[in-house]
Amino acid sequence: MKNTAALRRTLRTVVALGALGAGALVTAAPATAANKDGHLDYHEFSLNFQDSQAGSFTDFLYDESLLSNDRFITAGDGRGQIVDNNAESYFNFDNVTWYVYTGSYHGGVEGWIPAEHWGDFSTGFTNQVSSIYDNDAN
Ligand SMILES: [Ca+2]
Ligand SMILES: [Ca+2]
Ligand SMILES: [Ca+2]
Repeated sequence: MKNTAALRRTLRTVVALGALGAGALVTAAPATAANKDGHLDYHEFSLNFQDSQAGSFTDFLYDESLLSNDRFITAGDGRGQIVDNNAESYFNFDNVTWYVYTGSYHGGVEGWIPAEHWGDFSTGFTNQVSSIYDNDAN
């Protein structure tokens, strides 16, 4: 079971890398990023239910001061669950730094994700992020 889960994560990571390439091509054409449409467009930031960009995710084009009224929307584990305090990984598909906070309205502890980076939230942030901003909110 464990090996199967690890393989599944690996495959999904490859898919995420593929998405990065596809997105870069898309930017050559007029951008049509749409907030929370289930597709991670360029300039958006995703929060994923599981680590390694796995499970259901939601794509954010704009700041979210409250993640308690957002749900994971794409197909996959965690779909329909509240995003607040529930994301284990992220994908910053933007050309600017995104900031994450453990509290709503940029409260709590601040973390930041450099442009075009993805990964798992570290201890202290995993399943604890409650608001996100594409600029330092402080
Ligand atoms: Ca989108
Ligand atoms: Ca919200
Ligand atoms: Ca929190």
